[in-house]
Amino acid sequence: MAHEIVDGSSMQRALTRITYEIIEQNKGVENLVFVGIKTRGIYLAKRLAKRLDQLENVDVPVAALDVSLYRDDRHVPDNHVEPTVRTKQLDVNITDKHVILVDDVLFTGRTVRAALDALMDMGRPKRISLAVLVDRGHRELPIRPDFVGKNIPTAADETVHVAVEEYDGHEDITIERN
Ligand code: 3GP
Ligand code: 5GP
Ligand code: MG
Repeated sequence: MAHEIVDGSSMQRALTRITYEIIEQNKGVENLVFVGIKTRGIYLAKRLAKRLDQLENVDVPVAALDVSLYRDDRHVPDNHVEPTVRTKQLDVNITDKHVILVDDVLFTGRTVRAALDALMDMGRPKRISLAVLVDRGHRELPIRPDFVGKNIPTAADETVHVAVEEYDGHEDITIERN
């Protein structure tokens, strides 16, 4: 049984807070590019870009990266199978830009590692930061997020479900014991 831990309005407040943190930490909004990781990370990246536009009147580009596990038939990442990057091209130039990588859930960090690898192949960013809506812990690599919506401690066998309006038709974060 999945139960709700974060409702839609708290989720939106967390995204608004991250937007302010990005402006503050970047000392402005110059040179930014958002790169959203596959499905929900892309919608979250678009949200951050939209809020930045509302707050600072800037048009920050959003690109999409498809980082897929080699096996799509399982939920829990297989420790022996590294995530692979399907998209080899971004439609945005990232050289000399401050790239903000955006994902819904950060877990082992292997997806982000694969994404970093892909970004390095696509150009030479000035800097790469990481924004995630949920940090659920259980890192297996020395990767940490720069911007976090919610820290949600989980057991390894739990699943965090992130629903976004644009894709799921509703908005909340739920947690489920498998
Ligand atoms: P996302 O594409 O929006 O990130 O990984 C594919 C989808 O499966 C993800 O959606 C994510 O929501 C969901 N998912 C749930 N639990 C896990 C998990 O433990 N590992 C992975 N890779 N995905 C999970
Ligand atoms: P990692 O590579 O850090 O183990 O996992 C991160 C990727 O797997 C993210 O793109 C995320 O979508 C997905 N993922 C891992 N665990 C979960 C989870 O509990 N819930 C959701 N929604 N996605 C997860
Ligand atoms: Mg994701």
